[in-house]
Parts: sequence; C-alpha cells; structure tokens
Amino acid sequence: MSRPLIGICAAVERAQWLGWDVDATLLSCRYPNAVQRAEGIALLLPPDDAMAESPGELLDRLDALVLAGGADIDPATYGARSHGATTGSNHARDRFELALAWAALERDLPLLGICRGMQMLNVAAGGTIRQHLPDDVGHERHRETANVFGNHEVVLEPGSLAARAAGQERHAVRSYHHQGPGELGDGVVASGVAVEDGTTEAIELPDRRFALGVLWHPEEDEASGVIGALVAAARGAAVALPVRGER
Ligand SMILES: [Mn+2]
Repeated sequence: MSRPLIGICAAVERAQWLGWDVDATLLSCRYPNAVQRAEGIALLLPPDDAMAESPGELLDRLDALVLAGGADIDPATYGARSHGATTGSNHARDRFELALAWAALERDLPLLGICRGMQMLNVAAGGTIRQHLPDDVGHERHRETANVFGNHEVVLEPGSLAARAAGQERHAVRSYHHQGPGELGDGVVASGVAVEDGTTEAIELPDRRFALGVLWHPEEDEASGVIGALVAAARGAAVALPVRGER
C-alpha cells in the first residue's frame, strides 16, 4: 500500500536561522521524523483561516491528523479566564486546530493530540483545561526545567487505545507541560494518569476508530509506539499491538 498522508498542525513563531529573524511556520523535526519512521508521509499544516471555515476540503486529502505541542490554548476558547501563567496563545492556530479537530472527530479520521494537542482534543469535544497544574498538584515536575523535557511515569488503562498504542501500560514518558485536561468533553474518557499525582495524561474517544490524546511527548521517544500506531490506523490497520513488559 502507498504511504498514508499524516497532516501535522504547525505553530507560527518568531524564529532565527541563517541570520533571518522572521515569523516562521515551525515544528520540531521529531514529529515528521516519527511519522516517517512509521512509513507515513508527514505534511506540515500552517494555520489557515479558509480551512478553519471549511476543514473538510483539507481533511479529504489526509489519512490522519496530528495536533502537536505548543503554546497554551486561549482560555476564552473553552470559556475560562486567563491565568497569569497562560502564555503565547495564537488565535489563528487555535481557530484552525479547533475546526480541524471537530471535523476529524465528526468524520472519524484518525486523530492524535500531543500535549497542547491533547488539550485541544478535549476542548473540541466540549471539555475544559486546568489552567496551571502546579496550583493543583503542588509541584513543578511536569515541567521542571525551562525548555528541557523531563521524565515521569504514567500508568495506562489495560486494553485502552492509549495502552495498545504505547505498547505498554506503565512506563516513563517525556513531559513538558503546565496545564492538563479539566472536565472531559462528550464521549471522552481518561485512559492514563501520572503515577505520582494522578494527573490525567491520556484521553480517548472509545466510539471512534482512533481518537487519542497524550499529555506527554511520544515524538521525543523513539521507543514509543504511539505515533506508529496512528500511522497504522491511517493505513487502515486495527491497533491491536501486544502490551510489552515495563521498561
Ligand atoms: Mn506530565
């Protein structure tokens, strides 16, 4: 079979390279690299207001969608007030990703949300976001050091999509976030938590073919099965990976 086409929503950020200092469509190479290792074609998607109005035109051409990590979603998107620690929201990106997530859920296109993208998946389903986890859990270990991924353990519900995709139930993950899902959206179930404090780290919509959100960063971990499982779903294969032992 030909390689499935995986759209990955990119950020727009100020960036510097080769002496240029301009607004750039930006995404860590870890995302396309992981898709390509799984024998998918990675397509970067910049925010596009026309596609936010009619996302079907874009989704018709994709086999799966990834909502990547990045800046906080504007709290107004889910009816909350801004917290002092909420930073960097980009309204065009929020609009674009929300429209794509809605439309992907509607047509049951395989969908993976990572970190910010996991939260966007929950918002798209009608859920909310916990504004600043350290206020609730009393520690900073989900984002301990600025601009460095940390590690903590998660435990996933046996038999859930999260566990089947990850290929294991309890394991260490790469973490960098200060928010997390609050109230879960319609049809959304929590399928994994942080071992240390019970923060919801994985969500899914069991009535969809593949609709998964993880608060950690599988693209930063070559041993993770999560992105490969999405590409397999895009190819039309059922996700029935065996659960390996703990690492
Ligand atoms: Mn975490």
